[in-house]
Amino acid sequence: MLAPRCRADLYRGTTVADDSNQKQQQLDQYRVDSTNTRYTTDQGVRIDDTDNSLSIGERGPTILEDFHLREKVMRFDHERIPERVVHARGSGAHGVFQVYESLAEYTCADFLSDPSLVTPVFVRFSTVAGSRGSADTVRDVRGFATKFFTRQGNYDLVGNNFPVFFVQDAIKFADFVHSVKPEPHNEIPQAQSAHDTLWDFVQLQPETMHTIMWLMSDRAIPRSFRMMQGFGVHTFRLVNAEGRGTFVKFHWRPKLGTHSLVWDEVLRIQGNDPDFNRRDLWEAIASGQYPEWELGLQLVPEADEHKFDFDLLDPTKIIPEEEVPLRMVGKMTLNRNPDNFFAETEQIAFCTANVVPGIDFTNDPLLQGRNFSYLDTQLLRLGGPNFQQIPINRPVAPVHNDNRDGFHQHMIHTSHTSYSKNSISGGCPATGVLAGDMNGVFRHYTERVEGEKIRKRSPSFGDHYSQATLFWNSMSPWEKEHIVKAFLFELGHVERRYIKEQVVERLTNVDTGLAAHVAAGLGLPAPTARTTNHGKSSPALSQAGQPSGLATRKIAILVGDGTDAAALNPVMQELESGKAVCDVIAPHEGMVGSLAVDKQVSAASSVLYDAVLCAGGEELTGNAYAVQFVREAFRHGKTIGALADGEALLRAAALPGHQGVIDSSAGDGFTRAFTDAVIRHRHYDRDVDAFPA
Ligand code: HDD
Repeated sequence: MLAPRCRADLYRGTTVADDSNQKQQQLDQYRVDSTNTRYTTDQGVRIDDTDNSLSIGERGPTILEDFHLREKVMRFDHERIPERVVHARGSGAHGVFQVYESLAEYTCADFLSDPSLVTPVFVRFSTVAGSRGSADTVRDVRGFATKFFTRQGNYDLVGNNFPVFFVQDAIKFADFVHSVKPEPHNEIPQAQSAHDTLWDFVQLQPETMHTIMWLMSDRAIPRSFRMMQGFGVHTFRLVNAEGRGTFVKFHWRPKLGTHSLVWDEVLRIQGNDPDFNRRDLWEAIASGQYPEWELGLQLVPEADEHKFDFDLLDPTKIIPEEEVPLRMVGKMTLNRNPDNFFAETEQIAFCTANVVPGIDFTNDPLLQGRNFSYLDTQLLRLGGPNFQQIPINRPVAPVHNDNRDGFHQHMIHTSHTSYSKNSISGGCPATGVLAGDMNGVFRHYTERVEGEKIRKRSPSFGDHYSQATLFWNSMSPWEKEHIVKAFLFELGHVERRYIKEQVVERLTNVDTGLAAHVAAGLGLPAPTARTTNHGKSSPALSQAGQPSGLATRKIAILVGDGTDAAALNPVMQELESGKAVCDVIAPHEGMVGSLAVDKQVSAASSVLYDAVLCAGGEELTGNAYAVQFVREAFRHGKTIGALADGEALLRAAALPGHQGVIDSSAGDGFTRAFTDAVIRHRHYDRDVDAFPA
């Protein structure tokens, strides 16, 4: 394991990284350190005892006069606020963003046009459907919301790890969310899409189909928040100093590559560590392995708005990277864990309408509705209009206006006026026009709009299947297999047969082969409809061949009495110098020879690791936990290595194949071969369907 060597150290205190940034300096004013302090009430009055209520006599009644008791109980009663109606479960971190070179040609946003600026950010990752206490590793979209604390005000890029969305119009959002949430009569199932109402919605609302393909793919079960892409989803607009607009799609690309878990592993992680993704992010940052993403832009000149075979305003569509390549323009690094989950991660309030000069909206009807929803929901969640004054939400840019009062007002406005225009306060705060200073002023993009007032979906939003097919065609064979299995798992939990049949019918429009496989697995008649697959693909959509590395990969080192530490130590050193994280696992805690044990095997599980190195003595071959450990790792496509008599454990596990299994036959090249195999992430070529673990 990397320094700090003791896992418990990762949970002590906070990571202090770059404290020179303006947001951190601002937050410092609100950070409370209680070291060497005395206990007081909320009024600052010192208290002698917080263990016993004030009562009449030792066995008598508690009295109303006990202000300390009443305050303590009242404060506890009011600790909870409503959880987010979607994206309730999340994890956040602080960091910084810096653009590589000026984008002033496209935007007047200064954080995108001045490469010398280091902009503080806070990112919150989330699942969507589950409540706050649900497991991390469910099949779901992941939220990827970034707040940039720019010098020109806060900019929020509230995205997901899918580039497309389930519905095209915000008016359908509540319907979609109601269908995927637990069913209303019994509130079952929690954080699952595998139930009747979601699939009923899907079969009746074919615009969901493209995003459903993503949801059935491995993208919906990321290995780590640090290993997933992010997307702004909508087409936005960049606007330069001359007022010229350019359409833009925002992408986050993880430096560690895009990697996923496998479904059987996911199910077991939920029991072993429901905080799997949260813990992974926390530990990586706490140990100094800061996750990084590059910001990529797809830029489309306004003149090209209609050159695509889909509508740029339709959020169920991607712009294939082969048509408009990504331009990598900057890098984000997350380098500091929050000090307090509630104060920061829970209270951060994102809003798509938070834009800065140089970034503007399009008429995407999903985006237009979102711009209302986020502000509205914070009023309920955070209890009033002053939630922007909560420390985590405060801009680092100065705030001056005539908004006043309301619940939880923290500011003491000393001005005698709160209206504009005024003469009494010298006209201040003065708008750009009144001040005659338009420098850094947000100006809405000038767009000519005319038409009749109608409630109607544009016919240009009518093709729901071409890009679902594009996604399917772009998958490698193992990715396709995972998608088919996901459909079978999900629809296998649907009780109404007609819903399954209807979903299969819709799938014929994506690909008849896919529909036939799903029908066969569900015991339904083969679909009769014959549609033609357009045959196009976008290789960039596949996760096969993603860049990968050793850094932060978690390796379980299985050892037992008799393990040859002299043979093991150089291998571990090599792995740790490549920034892998090694945990020594043995039948008991304490020491095994000269090796310090991190976990005992019955308290560990292979599903929490990326690879297993069997360095154990003979005693492990008779240990059911150890044998299970190796069999499970094989079933989940993980690299397995065996050093010296660790091979006995491989024999005990009776693995059915050898792909990604490195043993003494690698000779002197063992460490290299093992490392290379780990870097492959998973060995999907194993035939594991007939191999129970
Ligand atoms: Fe949303 C939260 C992402 C459509 C209404 N959304 C929320 C979060 C993310 C997204 C990442 C969590 C923010 C956080 O961490 O606090 N939402 C998306 C994306 C969408 C999308 C990428 C489609 C492209 N959302 C969407 C629509 C609506 C909402 C169409 C409403 C019409 N979303 C909300 C919300 C939430 C929210 C109810 C719940 C908590 C919050 O806003 O702060 O307002």
